[in-house]
Amino acid sequence: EHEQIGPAAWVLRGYALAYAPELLNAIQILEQISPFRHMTTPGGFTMSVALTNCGRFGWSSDESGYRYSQTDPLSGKAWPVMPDIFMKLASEAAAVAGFPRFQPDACLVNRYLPGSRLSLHQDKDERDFSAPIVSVSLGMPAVFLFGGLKRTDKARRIPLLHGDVVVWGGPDRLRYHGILPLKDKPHPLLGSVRLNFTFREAG
Ligand code: MD3
Ligand code: FE
Repeated sequence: EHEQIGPAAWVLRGYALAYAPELLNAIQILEQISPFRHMTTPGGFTMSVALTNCGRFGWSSDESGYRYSQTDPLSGKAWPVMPDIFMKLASEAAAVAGFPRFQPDACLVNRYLPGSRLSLHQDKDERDFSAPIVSVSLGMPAVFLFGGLKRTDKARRIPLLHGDVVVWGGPDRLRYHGILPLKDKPHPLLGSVRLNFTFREAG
């Protein structure tokens, strides 16, 4: 089931379901190298979402700004390699949505607990906005806010469930978006956790 939510934005319901066990297995290994951590924003707030990365580039934040870097600021070492299965899932999903040459070099993994939220923002730390972003949701359901190109544009509320994949490109790439505070609706595989993977061409 492929639901179009913008000129170049698609929800692929359940597209990642079959990949979930392998994704979860990979996360267990990944988090031993680069653990989930709560980053500080330039405004001085601590994010309620914990995050880690894999791939050549990883996203991070501190008092001085947001950036992609080739090393994990916690370890000083390279981010863990992106598993082949991540690359396969992301590039297949992008192709289904009309982006046949997507080659992500960054995978940001967000971990939500009950009450975690992500306030309305744009993703504009990547070098080239012509590449899409692919997002994969696992675990507890979330309500995704899908806004416009201005912060004040009215946002649609779209539920994102375990296994859902969303692809955003073209004119939808710079839309404001966010996640409402998570309710505690434990998932059979993950318990009271939501994981979101976002694949990008960052570098
Ligand atoms: C729409 N993550 O990591 S994924 C993020 O569920 C982020 O953790 C959310 O926003 C999450 O930056 C939402 C869906 C998403 C990702 C990137 C987008 C939607 C987007 C970029 C442009 C427009
Ligand atoms: Fe975002």
